[in-house]
Amino acid sequence: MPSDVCVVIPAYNASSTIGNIIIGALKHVSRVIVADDGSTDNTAVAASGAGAEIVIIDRNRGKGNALKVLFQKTVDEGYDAVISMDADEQHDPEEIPKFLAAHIMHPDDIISGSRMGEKEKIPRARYNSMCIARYYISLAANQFIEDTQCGFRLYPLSIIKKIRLKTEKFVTETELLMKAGDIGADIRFVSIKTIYNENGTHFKPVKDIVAITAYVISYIYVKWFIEGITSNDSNTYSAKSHVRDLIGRNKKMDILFQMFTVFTALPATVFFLLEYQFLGLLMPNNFASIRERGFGFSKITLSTQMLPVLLIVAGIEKIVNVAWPKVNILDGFIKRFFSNLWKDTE
Ligand SMILES: Nc1nc2c(ncn2[C@@H]2O[C@H](COP(=O)(O)OP(=O)(O)O)[C@@H](O)[C@H]2O)c(=O)[nH]1
Ligand SMILES: [Mg+2]
Repeated sequence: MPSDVCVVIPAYNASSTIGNIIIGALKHVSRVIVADDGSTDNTAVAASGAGAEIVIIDRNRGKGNALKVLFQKTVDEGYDAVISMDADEQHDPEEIPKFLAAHIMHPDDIISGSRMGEKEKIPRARYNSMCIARYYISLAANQFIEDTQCGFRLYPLSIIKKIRLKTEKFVTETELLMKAGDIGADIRFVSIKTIYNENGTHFKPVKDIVAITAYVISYIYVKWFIEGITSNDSNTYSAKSHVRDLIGRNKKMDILFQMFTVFTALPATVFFLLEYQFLGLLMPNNFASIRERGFGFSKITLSTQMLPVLLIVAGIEKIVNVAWPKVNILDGFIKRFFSNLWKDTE
């Protein structure tokens, strides 16, 4: 049993499920730490009864904050890596050894669970939004990430120390992947079971998806701004002085910036395409992260221009489905414009 890796669980009102996860995890690691995020049920009692150590957060501040607290604690205690798990039994602790084995082979890489081996078990709307999200998150992270929204991950703390996490709630895990990839870290996968159970969700489909989307767009905006005017600069993130983090220092300015990037994303992508084509003649290897992969900028520009069309297609499908529930035009559209640019996997 490794003593330098522990399991961390951000938990909110998970008293009925947390115990089993902890008991299962303690078979594979010697320590489990739970952040009880202002739960109003008996989460802390259930967790400590099952053998976990508890960090109490006085009021509910969201998953991102709880993860930051857990990272800080494990960094301070000198751990080498942490495995994060959800509190609602969507992750099977029996799969922890896969992460540990991958960590031994690749100690400097993030190891993420991927549910794509059983993608038919993922609710369709969730799967479609995951496909679009990963198209852009992969671009920001300089590599194809199979499952960008899985909370079952192993993080080497050496990577966590190099990153400043600025976002909250469900955005933080996406921010982490983008920044880790953008400093040059590799993100690998281990296949895990896809579990959708009756335990409900705290994820708010509209609010949380909007928050993730706006942050991803604003992050890529800054990344491409930097890459457009520099040569050979595919790793643009630095915790010391990163433009996106500087903007994030002021909450109001951050929201305004995110709104600005969302509303100007379409013309901005055309601007970046021109910069790629023409400034690239004077500035060799600008947009290095895109040139390195060899898929060109036109494809990305076209996909991005398709985003409003996607909303229209989704709307049409919803209306048509009232009379013909089997009609499905959205999946093909997403496959056509937002599939894996890296092409080695589907
Ligand atoms: N600390 C904390 N953790 C949360 C909160 N909401 C969700 N989580 C954690 O994040 C996991 C995933 O959230 P969940 O609501 O199940 O979203 P879904 O699985 O994506 O539908 C949960 O199992 C919890 O472990 C919260 O408000 N605070
Ligand atoms: Mg869940």
